[in-house]
Amino acid sequence: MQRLFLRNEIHGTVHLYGGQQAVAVGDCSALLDDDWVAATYQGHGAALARGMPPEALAAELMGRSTGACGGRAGSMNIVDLEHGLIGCFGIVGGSIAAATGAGMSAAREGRVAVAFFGDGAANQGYFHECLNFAQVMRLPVVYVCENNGYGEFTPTDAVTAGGDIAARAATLGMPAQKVDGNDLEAVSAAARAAVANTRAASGPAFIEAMTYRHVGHSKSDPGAYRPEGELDKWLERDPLSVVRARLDEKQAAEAERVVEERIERAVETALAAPYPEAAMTRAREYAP
Ligand SMILES: Cc1ncc(C[n+]2csc(CCOP(=O)(O)OP(=O)(O)O)c2C)c(N)n1
Ligand SMILES: [Mg+2]
Repeated sequence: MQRLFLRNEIHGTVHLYGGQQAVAVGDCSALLDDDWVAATYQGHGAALARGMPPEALAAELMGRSTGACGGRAGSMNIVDLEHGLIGCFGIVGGSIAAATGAGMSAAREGRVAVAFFGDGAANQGYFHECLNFAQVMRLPVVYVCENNGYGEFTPTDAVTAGGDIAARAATLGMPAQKVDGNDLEAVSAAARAAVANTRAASGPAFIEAMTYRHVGHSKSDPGAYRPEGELDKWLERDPLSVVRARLDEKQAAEAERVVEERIERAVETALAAPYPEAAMTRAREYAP
């Protein structure tokens, strides 16, 4: 997606998920098909982990008509109800509110709703209001904070009183875990515990996944605020390397071959797809 952006195939901006993949994959691995997920403007990982075909994601990022939302949502606002993705949100903390709302119907239907959100959202009003509401109403929502150490250009520590986001959820009385967000197995184990507890007891749970984004927040952010050496330190513990180390060479090479081919195919298909019709034509069709 980085290369496609540089080739002008992605219009506007894109918020890359690189470095945080284990959070979406690990958490979604604990869910059933009927469960709901709301994610952020970087929700591409969650979309794929829920089962969105890579073709539909690639085409959506490139604004093509074969995209998950017909090319009209773009990179930030993807929705795919068929795969339980109720939305990706450009509004910081929007996913928290959406998943809490979904939790109200999920409670009646035996489902679970998951909110992925960044550390930046932990200082938004939504966070406090929704977590309190979910705990009081015993809603089956799992809140997953992707703490990558920065909210856009701002170090999280500098703007987060008390410093411990999971502790905020714990004071409300919900089970709260802090987990190595770059370790797929650790995230998956935490998610299984949280989801099982939530499904059985119909009350919320909280996971704070400690992770790092490899690039700036969006394409207008070169990430220059990061101290020298910090990225290198995290690259040594990249979630893909952590997983790779647990596979033997043959398994790893085979997995890489399959994934690379799948991505190539998705991108080629998306590039060959047309753009949607002009917006005004469609707007007229929908006019009363
Ligand atoms: C309600 C709202 N306020 C402000 C913004 C502008 N904004 C976009 S991203 C961001 C920081 C969010 O922090 P985090 O979720 O940690 O994002 P990260 O930089 O890790 O991607 C802000 C303040 C916004 N999109 N929505
Ligand atoms: Mg962040």
